[in-house]
Amino acid sequence: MAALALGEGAAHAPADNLPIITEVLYAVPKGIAGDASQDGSRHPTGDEFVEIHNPTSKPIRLSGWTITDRNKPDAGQFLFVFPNFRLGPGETAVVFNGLNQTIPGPLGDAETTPPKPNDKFNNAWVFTAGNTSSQVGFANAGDWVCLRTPKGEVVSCLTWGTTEEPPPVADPRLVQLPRTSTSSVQRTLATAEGVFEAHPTVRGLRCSPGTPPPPAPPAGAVAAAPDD
Ligand SMILES: [Ca+2]
Ligand SMILES: [Ca+2]
Repeated sequence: MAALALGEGAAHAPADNLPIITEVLYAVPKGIAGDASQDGSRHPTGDEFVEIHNPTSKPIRLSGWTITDRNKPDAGQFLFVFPNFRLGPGETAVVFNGLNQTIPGPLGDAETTPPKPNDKFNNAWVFTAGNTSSQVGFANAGDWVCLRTPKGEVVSCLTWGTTEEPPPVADPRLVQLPRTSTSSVQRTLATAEGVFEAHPTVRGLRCSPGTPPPPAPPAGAVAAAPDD
């Protein structure tokens, strides 16, 4: 087999059938509004999460896919590796940092797939990264979070603020997130075209782990104004 030309193939993810990150809580709001994990207490690190959605019409096998932050392995890196798991069409998964959290409902981790969707989180598949260090988590002032295939191909990298560690990609896979410390950031639509905005307050909540944004409107449709 011929070697690939430099830069060809290896760094690029498959072109289609990809999941998207739809929400990130990197700066946990103060007070009970920051209790994203619904365990009754707000933790500045443990309540952080990443929400992933399958906008395609086919299941996506996420086994061995990773979520990481800017830090290097063994130097305070946040790392979650999905266990044997398939995300069905239109389904959503949430990965919590998990430090000092007692997350209600069916829960998976890096070893175990959740036994069923979690009705406390809109029937999403909920995982904990099981972090045990207060040093491991997203930096509010600047960081990035990357979703990669088991081969290390970057599918999506979201960055915010300023950080000394450059993101691993600089092409359209790299998305700049808005800065906020009073809510999560969420896409406006559950498609790659959706842009990230500070999460609106909905029924007193400033994040919505497990609830994806609305799907893309039909072609030609005029977006309706939100009514709340
Ligand atoms: Ca909590
Ligand atoms: Ca959400």
